[in-house]
Amino acid sequence: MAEKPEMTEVSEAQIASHWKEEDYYPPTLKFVAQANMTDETIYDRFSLENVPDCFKEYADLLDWYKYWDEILDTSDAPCYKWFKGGLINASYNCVDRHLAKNRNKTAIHFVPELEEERVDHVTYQELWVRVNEFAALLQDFCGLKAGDRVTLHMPMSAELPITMLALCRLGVIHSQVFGGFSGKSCADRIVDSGSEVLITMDAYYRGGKLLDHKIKADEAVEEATKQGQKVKKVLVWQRYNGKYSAETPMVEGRDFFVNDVLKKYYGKRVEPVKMPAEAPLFLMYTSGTTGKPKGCQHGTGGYLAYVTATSKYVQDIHPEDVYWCMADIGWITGHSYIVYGPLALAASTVIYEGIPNYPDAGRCWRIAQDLGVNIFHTAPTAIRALRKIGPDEPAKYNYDFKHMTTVGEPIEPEVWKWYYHVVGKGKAAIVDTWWQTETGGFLCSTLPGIKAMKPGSAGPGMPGIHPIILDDEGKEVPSGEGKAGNICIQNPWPGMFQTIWGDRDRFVRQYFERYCKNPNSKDWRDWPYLTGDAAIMADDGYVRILGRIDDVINVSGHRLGTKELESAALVVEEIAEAAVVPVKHEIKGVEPDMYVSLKPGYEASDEIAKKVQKALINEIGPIAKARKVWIVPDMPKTRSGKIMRRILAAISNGTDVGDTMTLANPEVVEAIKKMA
Ligand code: 6R9
Repeated sequence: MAEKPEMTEVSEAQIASHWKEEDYYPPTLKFVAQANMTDETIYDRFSLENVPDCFKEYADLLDWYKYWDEILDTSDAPCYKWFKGGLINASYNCVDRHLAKNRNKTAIHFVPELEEERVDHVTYQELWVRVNEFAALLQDFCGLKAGDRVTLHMPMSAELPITMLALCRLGVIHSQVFGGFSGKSCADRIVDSGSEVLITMDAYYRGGKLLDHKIKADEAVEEATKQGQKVKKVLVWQRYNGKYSAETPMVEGRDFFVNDVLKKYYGKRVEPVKMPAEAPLFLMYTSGTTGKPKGCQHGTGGYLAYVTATSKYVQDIHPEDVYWCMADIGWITGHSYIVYGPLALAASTVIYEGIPNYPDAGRCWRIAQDLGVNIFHTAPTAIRALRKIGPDEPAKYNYDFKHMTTVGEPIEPEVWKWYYHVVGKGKAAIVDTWWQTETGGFLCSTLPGIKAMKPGSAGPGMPGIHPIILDDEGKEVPSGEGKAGNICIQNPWPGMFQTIWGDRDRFVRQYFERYCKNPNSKDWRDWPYLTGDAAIMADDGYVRILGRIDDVINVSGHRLGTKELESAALVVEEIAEAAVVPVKHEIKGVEPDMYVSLKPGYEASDEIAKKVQKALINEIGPIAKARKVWIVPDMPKTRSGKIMRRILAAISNGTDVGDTMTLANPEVVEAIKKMA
């Protein structure tokens, strides 16, 4: 990696004296000297008064066919249109524009899980060729055009970003479903988005096992068809080196191996479609308070500007960096910070197929060493696991991280310190980035070349993001008092989602209604965004996130809706009622505990508990598996019949159940406690 010259004017001690609190970790001088953003005035330039105009600076990192007429259209508040009138293409910005300078540079390193398989290094030139050919196929063979939706259910592979970039080249909206989700989950998303084409892959490796993935597409299409959504074509990519498809059953006239059809399109080129900046780029489904996952709709220009700028200033990506984000592309982190942000900056982005500790606890550090990774991005759940199984492994490998990220859930200061000292070898700057599927990019984080790190705290609002903590009455909770409240964002920003696909009412109700100052207002100042997290703001403006206030359980950084989990349990015939609660877990943060009561005439048995587990896996996926299924005589309920999940959570976590006097059936609590 080429390094900029060391800074000479400021000493390490001068930098350190800048931060008074003991728990602050200043970045090293070496890091600051090469950082993309060291200009503190960025916070002034992006002050609340300068919203929305300040975001022009971010949009200027992109190539536009036509500049916008209006930076922010609020006429349909709180559904905003950023960079209205602008024309842009995301595929062009992530691929074509790099050919002049970086044609032969690696865009994607695909690392198969099996170490005996070769790493696939895709250059920008090759990416361009493959994106064009696949776009030609999508256009001609599938008849896709701008505004259509296509569901992807693909594992981690180079073909996944190729597919995304080919679709957005045509203006087609992609909706990638996490590969680990079941066919049934995929079906719900196909139906909601109205996709007529499903793109999948034959197989992939996970934990050393070859998993048949195509089978889920068959389930998905069958279920979607039952729900009235016709899927006309299923495109099946063949996994890297393509030797697994021989046994893949294909439905004649519906299923096609991409590798076969693609031959007709070799050498074909497709001009990127000049898309309106506010046209949707993709949908990303996430869990909410009701059973149905919601399709967060992200726009093209605003989203791309925001993820590009934050990749540059927070991830500190330079074109010469090798950047590895271990998230799955099926989550928002993968979209923003494996695919769109890094590729828009012409970085080399690493895509790893498998699990971090396969075949041993040194795997991550070997990958980092072999590929020369210098920016590393992962989640607390992975850090906890790696610390547990191989606390001394990083020291055995010769890699050199300048920068690391943690994302997805709060990180314990102890775990943070291991990450800093052992993984980062005391040299890498760490950013703890707090944000959401809905927000497109980071909300709170330190700018690593400007602000010191503070273990356990995400940091202040990003430039142009103005967080505020509100109490239940809507009054501001002052910072520095250690009081928690609902963290909201006072202003719109380009990365935020535009709406929930097909459900504007739910969008307004869930995210804006609570603190809206005037429902008829077209002024964004009247529409603070409710994140659904509880947080504390310290004197220095750093934010510590405590967790969700709504009915969402965050398992290993994956959001699972309690209603989704409970609905899955209710698929089991014997179950009358289900209630799910989070239980603390050393590695995953939390795990779900599932409480069920049975319909009259059924006896509790291990078999029923097994059926519930199976239903969770089938309906949602293996990440939804419960720590324990409790078959209880009845649920603790309020007099109005509401299940008191708080009490169940206390029993599961072995904490005090508190006052049970207001319950309609306090005796049931004693009975459940005995089962613990
Ligand atoms: C990016 C992502 C969002 C929820 C969010 C919060 C939790 C994310 C965090 C964090 C503490 C962090 N969360 N990052 N909590 N510190 N750095 O994870 O999106 O899957 O939508 O989850 O995750 O509770 O509200 P998503």
